[in-house]
Amino acid sequence: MILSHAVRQVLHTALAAYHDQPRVAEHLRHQLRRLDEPLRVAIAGKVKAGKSTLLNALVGEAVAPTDAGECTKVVTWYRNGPAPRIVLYPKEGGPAALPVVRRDGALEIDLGGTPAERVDRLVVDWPAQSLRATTLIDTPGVASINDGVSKRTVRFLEPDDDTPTEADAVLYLMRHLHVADAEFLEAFRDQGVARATAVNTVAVISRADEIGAGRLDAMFAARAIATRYRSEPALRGLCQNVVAVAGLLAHTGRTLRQAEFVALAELARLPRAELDASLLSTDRFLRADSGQSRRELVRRFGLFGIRLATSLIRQGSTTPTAVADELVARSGLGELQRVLQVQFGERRDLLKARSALLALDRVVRSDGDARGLGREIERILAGAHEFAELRLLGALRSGLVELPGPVAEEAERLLGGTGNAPPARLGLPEDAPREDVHRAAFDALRRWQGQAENPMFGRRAADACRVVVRTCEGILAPS
Ligand SMILES: Nc1nc2c(ncn2[C@@H]2O[C@H](COP(=O)(O)OP(=O)(O)OP(=O)(O)O)[C@@H](O)[C@H]2O)c(=O)[nH]1
Ligand SMILES: [Mg+2]
Repeated sequence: MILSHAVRQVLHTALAAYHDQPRVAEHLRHQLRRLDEPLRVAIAGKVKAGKSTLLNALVGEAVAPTDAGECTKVVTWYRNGPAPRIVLYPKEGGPAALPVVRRDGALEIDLGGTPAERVDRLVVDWPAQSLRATTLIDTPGVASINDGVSKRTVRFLEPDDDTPTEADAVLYLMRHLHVADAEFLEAFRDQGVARATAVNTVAVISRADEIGAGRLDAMFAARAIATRYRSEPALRGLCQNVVAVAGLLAHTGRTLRQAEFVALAELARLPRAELDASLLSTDRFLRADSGQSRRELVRRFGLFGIRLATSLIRQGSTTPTAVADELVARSGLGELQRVLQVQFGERRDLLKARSALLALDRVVRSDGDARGLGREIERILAGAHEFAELRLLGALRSGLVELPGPVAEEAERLLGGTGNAPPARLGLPEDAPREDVHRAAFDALRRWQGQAENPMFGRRAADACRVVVRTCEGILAPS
């Protein structure tokens, strides 16, 4: 049976089994509704990692406040909606609508005097194409695992037994690999059957333009670091992929204004050595002319962005659109969007099914499986090949199952590690003809049947090969 049908069915069975417990029943109905909602992706990371800026870049508008203020300490949901609306859900008492105020293109959220600790969440409805398939959730920065705000974020991402996890997937931002990041990722890494992989996490090296002291090749350096992290054993088991992004460049590029282009063009006319010298630090840049306009340029572009944009203008970019497109292209936003599509978008149903099963599993465990649903959950988890693929991907990445290098690489690809569609799994171009896909799948099947019999492999590796065989069979005979 198709996984999402099986999950729906078990939720209905549970609903019948728990009909005499209104709170549990409501919770289960909520899980059913959630299956049809957009995927929920939380953006997490340390304080000032650039979470809200990246969220704005993904949405294409300044909806998330980026400066200090009470609202950056509150979990805030951004959903697609017909008209802008902000609702505050306090920990105690009923929800309250907040005024929608935009200043200078940016949404301003004022909690109206409610302290952040008393707020459970803010929900912002916003009409935006990019929010149709995905609801984005901005979370407060984590300073250390133990302070209050961090606890709120950890609890949100990996809640205790009473409250189910609210996010289907996590984008974890870090400025560079730090022990605290690894600990944090470790802290919310799932345990147990369906959870044995960090299938739902993508790591981002954020504020990537600041790497390499603002030199114009900063983004290359950042991408090289991302590539290195991707194969770092400590990270491989914790996330699906690592991408370098300069959220500020992306956001400013997507929202560039004519007046900003004019100001940059004016800077580009200065003698190059003079401009380069003043762009060595914010202080120097503002010392030359501390007017509001330079300050505003630094806020919107950062020093790297100013250097990049002026150099683009000098090299012949004569329109705001040309500069804007280039800033976005260099920011790494496109690659992040592609990775999100492959890791989250294409796995939407699986991630949703997983969230629902985890929530149901919590309900069932909380009364010691008094209504006998545990076996049914187990059956779905064990029976769905999609979960077997995910478990194996995680096991390969964390080194729990070892296969020789190139063999492991092919296994990861066939299991959907770099894309879910059959051509991507087989290493073929996206638009490969069906016969080619079929032939490649058949070859892979034969090869992996052989691997499964390889006497050099231990039991775990042989089991892993059988999962890959099953994947090849699935490609050959789609359900
Ligand atoms: N140079 C540069 N600065 C950035 C980038 N992203 C964010 N910043 C700056 O970093 C500061 C913090 O950015 P935010 O987006 O508010 O970061 P945050 O992680 O949401 O911060 P908190 O919610 O307070 O934890 C702001 O001054 C941003 O302008 C980036 O890609 N490059
Ligand atoms: Mg923030």
